Amino acid sequence: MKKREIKSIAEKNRIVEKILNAFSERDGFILCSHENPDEDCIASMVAMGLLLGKLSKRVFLLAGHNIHENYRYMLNICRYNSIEIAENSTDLPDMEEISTIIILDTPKPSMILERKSIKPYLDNSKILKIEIDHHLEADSEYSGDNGYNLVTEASSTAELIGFLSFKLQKRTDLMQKFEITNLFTRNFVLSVLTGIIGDSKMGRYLKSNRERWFYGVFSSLFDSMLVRETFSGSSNFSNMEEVYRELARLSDEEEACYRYMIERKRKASFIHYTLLNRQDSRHLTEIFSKDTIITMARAIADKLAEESGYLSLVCYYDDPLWSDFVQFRMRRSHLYRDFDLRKILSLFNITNGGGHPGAIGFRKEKGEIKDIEKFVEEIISGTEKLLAGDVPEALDFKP
Ligand SMILES: [Mn+2]
Repeated sequence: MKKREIKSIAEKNRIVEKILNAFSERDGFILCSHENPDEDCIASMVAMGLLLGKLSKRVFLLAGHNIHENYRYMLNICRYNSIEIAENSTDLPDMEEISTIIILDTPKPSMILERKSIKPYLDNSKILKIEIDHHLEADSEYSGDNGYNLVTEASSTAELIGFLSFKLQKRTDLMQKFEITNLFTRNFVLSVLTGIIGDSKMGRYLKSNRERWFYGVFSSLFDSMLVRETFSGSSNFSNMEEVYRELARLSDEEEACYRYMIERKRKASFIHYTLLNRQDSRHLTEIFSKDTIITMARAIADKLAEESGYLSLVCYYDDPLWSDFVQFRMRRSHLYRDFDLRKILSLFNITNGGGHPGAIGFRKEKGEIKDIEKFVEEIISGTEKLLAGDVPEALDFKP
């Protein structure tokens, strides 16, 4: 069917509602875009992946083999955000592990990148197809399932993902369910911005007031982040090279922060963890931005959970400028599904925290914790006792 503009705001809201519910309920997502992907394709996939990552979903980004060198900077964002890069179908998991394909920025189904290799996934009627796109040309055709096509006029597909993120922010039920405190991380904002400026040629071809509004919002969000972090810079990029340079700088920063945290890794029987004490945390906050620290803590929690095969824990002290809390994050390996992490919250009577069966976050006032080593040890040993009852392989495990 030929693509047409969505008839009314009510219809658009219905589509957004259905898409956001699918994000909440489903897991195992493939993101794809059009052949010879451009900035908007890659940026949209990355932004979409980051959004789904906030909901702790497994995401596979289908990038093809011939990714332009510049776009690799953009894909670097995926490294520490649990977005897996697939060159073709051989890098994708089995059909049963995928529930949804999101087709981004692609005028018609015949133009989908690696179309042949993902055809079995596309043809599987159990897999939901969601489309997000801004191409309304005469020969355009829908790729998504009926009711799941967010296809409407916009500067770029990235702009539509920006739009979707504002809608998600208004869904307080989902924001609470997935413990999302900040959707607009630096990586997300920069991805959306990159898609918009890529497709509108550095903002020169922004047509409507709405397009200019989105560009304005995301570039000022990004500017304010830079100002906060006292970096000299501005989203007033004058060419894509500057954008790539910014992406490369970000990726170096992330890598250094990640390395610092992973070097402090420790192992218990079923839990791999990183404890960043007051000094470690102070050192981190002196060098890295808040955004980077939070993102990397999350990346480490994911990494250590998969590495242990069971659970992970990451803890760090907030900068006194942010809060008076010590932050804890626990994650479950995706291979180990029989344990609901929320049990830990009730075991330790933790009220300031929450999450879902596969991931929890909680915080304690710094003053409440006299000895962080001892506190973490109690959490670990208590959790492992709880686990011992649940883990069949742990019969000979004596807590
Ligand atoms: Mn586009």
